[in-house]
Amino acid sequence: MLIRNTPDIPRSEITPKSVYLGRRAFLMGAAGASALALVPAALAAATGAPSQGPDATDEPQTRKADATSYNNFYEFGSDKEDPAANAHTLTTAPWSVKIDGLVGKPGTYTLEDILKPVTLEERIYRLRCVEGWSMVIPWMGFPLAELLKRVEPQSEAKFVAFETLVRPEEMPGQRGLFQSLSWPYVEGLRLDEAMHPLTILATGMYGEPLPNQNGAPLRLVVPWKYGFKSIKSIVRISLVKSQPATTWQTLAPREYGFYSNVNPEVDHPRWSQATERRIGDGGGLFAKRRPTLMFNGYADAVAHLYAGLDLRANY
Ligand SMILES: Nc1nc2c(c(=O)[nH]1)N[C@H]1C(S)=C(S)[C@@H](COP(=O)(O)O)O[C@H]1N2
Ligand SMILES: [Mo]
Repeated sequence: MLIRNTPDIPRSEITPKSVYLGRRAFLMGAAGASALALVPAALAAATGAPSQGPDATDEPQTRKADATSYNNFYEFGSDKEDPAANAHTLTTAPWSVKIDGLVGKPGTYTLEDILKPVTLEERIYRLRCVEGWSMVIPWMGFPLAELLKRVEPQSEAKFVAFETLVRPEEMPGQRGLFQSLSWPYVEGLRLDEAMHPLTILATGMYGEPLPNQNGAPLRLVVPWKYGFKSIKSIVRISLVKSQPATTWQTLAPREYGFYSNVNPEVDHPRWSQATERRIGDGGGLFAKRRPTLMFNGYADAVAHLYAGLDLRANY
């Protein structure tokens, strides 16, 4: 695979720093924003900086160079290097998200509308792909719940459906150049999963705006679920009554379920889920593998969501 350098993006297409960092973080300066992650919780509370909650981890962060060059984003190709090589063609400004379905305030919201009232915070999360690799990534984002509350979900709403942009002119995978999925890429969560405080919409990583290959300008991150639930470059969020279709479940229902909770006890038909290779650990074929943790290590915060659910049947 030929890897090209990303050409300079015209200034007009770059989201202003104040937008992706959030106004308060912006006033503190970019360095201040990424330093938030290093502030101990007590001090953070005293200074009004967001504290690290159940997401706190002292595991080393994956190198930014790895997290931005080893990606899954089939709109830009099916090899791990394809998104970094091809995603520079995506125009991420202006950007808007249609929010519809069972909500009191449906509408098409610009990214600026969505971000104006929120304070972005840094969340350092493990991301575990069903293929057996994992990373530790410092995201900039805000709880999805904040956005959902603003649009006023109606009582019949039980699930949230998400859609990625369809723009074949800018997304070579949508022109059938690679192993293809059906478009748009779609995902879904149960409403209580979507409202969980660990579920975020991310606009940045490593204290900078999201690179296109990581899902600019707005992507979902659900740290206790396999990576493929974390849908990128979102243009539509719908509140719905019944369980929505998801891209991978539609493609291969025996391999990918709706829930897709990280679970070392339930193997994928082609890949064991018991252990994982942390990107950056090195070692190739002989890399040391780490045990995969139930719910990716977030069980204390999320296990109650699945009380009484058979996780073998609902994988
Ligand atoms: N629109 C879209 N979102 C997507 C994908 C994709 O192909 N298209 N791949 C998923 C998969 S399989 C993974 S593991 C994560 C990878 O996120 P990262 O590249 O930021 O690590 O994105 C997910 N979101
Ligand atoms: Mo994945």
